[in-house]
Amino acid sequence: MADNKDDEILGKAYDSKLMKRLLFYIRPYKKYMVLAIILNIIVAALGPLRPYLTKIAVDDYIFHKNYMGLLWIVLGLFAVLIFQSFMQYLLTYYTQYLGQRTILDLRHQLFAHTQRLAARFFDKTPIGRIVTRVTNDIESLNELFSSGIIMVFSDVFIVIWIFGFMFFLDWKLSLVALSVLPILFYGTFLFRKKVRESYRDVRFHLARLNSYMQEHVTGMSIIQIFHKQKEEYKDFSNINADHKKANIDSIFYYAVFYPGVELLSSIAIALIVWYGGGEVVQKNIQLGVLFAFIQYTEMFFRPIRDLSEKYNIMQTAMASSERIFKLLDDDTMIHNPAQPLPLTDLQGAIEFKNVTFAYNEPDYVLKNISFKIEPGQTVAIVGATGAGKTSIINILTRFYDISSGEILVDGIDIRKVDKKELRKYISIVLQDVFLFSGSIKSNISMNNPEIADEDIYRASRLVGADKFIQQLPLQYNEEVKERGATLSVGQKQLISFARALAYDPRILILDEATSSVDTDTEQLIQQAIEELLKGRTAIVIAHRLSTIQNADTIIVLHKGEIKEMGNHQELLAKRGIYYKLYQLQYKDQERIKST
Ligand code: M5T
Ligand code: MG
Repeated sequence: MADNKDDEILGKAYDSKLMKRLLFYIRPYKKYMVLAIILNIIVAALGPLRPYLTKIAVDDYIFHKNYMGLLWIVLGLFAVLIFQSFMQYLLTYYTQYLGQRTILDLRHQLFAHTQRLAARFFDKTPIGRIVTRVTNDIESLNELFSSGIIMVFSDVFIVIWIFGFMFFLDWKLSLVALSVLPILFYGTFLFRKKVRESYRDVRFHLARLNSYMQEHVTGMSIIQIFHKQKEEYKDFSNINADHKKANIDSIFYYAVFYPGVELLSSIAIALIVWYGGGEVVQKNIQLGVLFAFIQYTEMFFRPIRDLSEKYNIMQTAMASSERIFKLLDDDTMIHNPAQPLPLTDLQGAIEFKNVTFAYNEPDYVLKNISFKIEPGQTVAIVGATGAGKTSIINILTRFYDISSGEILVDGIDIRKVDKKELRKYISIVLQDVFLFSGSIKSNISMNNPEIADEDIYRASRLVGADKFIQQLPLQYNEEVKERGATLSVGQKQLISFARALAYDPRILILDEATSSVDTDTEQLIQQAIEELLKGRTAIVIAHRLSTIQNADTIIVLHKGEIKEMGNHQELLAKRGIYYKLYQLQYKDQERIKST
């Protein structure tokens, strides 16, 4: 629940600091903003003009039986209406244009920022929350830009304008019409408060519904295997029912408020007819004035009612912008040095010097790690689950920065070079293969224009992925669906090997998956690995005995510390941890293979 705190922010409807920052995004489109405001004022002014024209029609022409004049005034009314519609069209178009342009920029910035964030950020932030920022929160800003800010102007303007006309025509009648306002204001105030609370509930329950859906669709096969459909269905029904209840609550307020406003407006009109009618009978006012007043009274209820909705838009937008800015201001990044050292033509020597590292200080997962790899050598890291093997990779690629010590490539501290430069030389094959939607080809090249089709084919042939790809209906252009759901684990792994090889890296990092594959694929993968390692510096987190045996150096990691180091023969002779591990884990593999 604490994780939802951010999504619960419901602050002020107007915060000058946030607004200032928001306006910064509108600045490039200032001219559309000005245009929209002008259009707004025109539209706002045209509406109240019509009752006034009606009044003239009644008092000056109908009463005096002036048919020609009446025709003209009706044509005038018609012209005003046409003009108003056209202005309305322009207004709608340009306000939406303004909104869309602004959120386009903001969304760009948000995504770019998210891309720069470090692994630490993603460790503590649920994906759903980031997605919400880029979708829902941005959407509520769109509403602010495209209707909120500008429409508030027009609503206020219309109300003032109508009141102006009314008082100009007859101040006593105006006071009669406005007598219901205190009730309207109070009702609106109550409504706003209630709706706000219920909206928060709706949002909360919607978020719950979404995350439940997402999690359970993803894990559907587990649910089916364990035959948990009934229980899961019950949980879901409860969440669904809560969501329904929250929505119905909020609908209830609307169902009361809108007819209430309607009722008030009818009462106001009745008062006008009653009092104004008397005045007309006593010849204190003209009949046309009464007509105009009835129309004005109908007219001013809408903007006042809408203002409460605008208030909600403003409030939601302020809360959203606060969350968006919080994400934009998040500085959980791996920073590049101000003056990065050049990293040209890397040879691929790697050295760890007394490296200590923690995901969360002071829980050190790597302690005092020192080792050295010459260019072209292969180092295998072995150790129990949770020993810190993957963590070594995470700090070499600068997904995380270390607490103390030094990591050097070709003798240069990796914190002194541009991390983009560093990563250019490193390819990595991770424990879980991640495929993106797109073709097999784009998954291998990662859409890098520097990688030609030929490179893709060659890499695939070398790692032995070519064979199964050729058998796909569209071969390299075959779509990868749902992150590779239609491919086997071994096939996905071969693709990720091809991806690593296509980049022709100086340094290759391999975090082998423990999952076993069939013997054919196993052999394919083995050959692929051998191909990958040729002529590069490699760090291999190995579970396959053959990979380990051929390594130049084996590092035995235990609870974040290096316990043993040497080649296969040396470590066996030592009869230490590696020897035991070998007995337990690898001996069986060997026996199976030799039979
Ligand atoms: C080493 C912790 C993990 C373990 C220790 C990746 C990661 C790990 N850890 C975190 O707290 N946050 C993280 O993001 O660090 O973990 P490892 O380096 O992943 O271990 P391994 O690769 O040797 O294990 P395995 O299972 O892959 O063989 O205490 O909790
Ligand atoms: Mg690991």
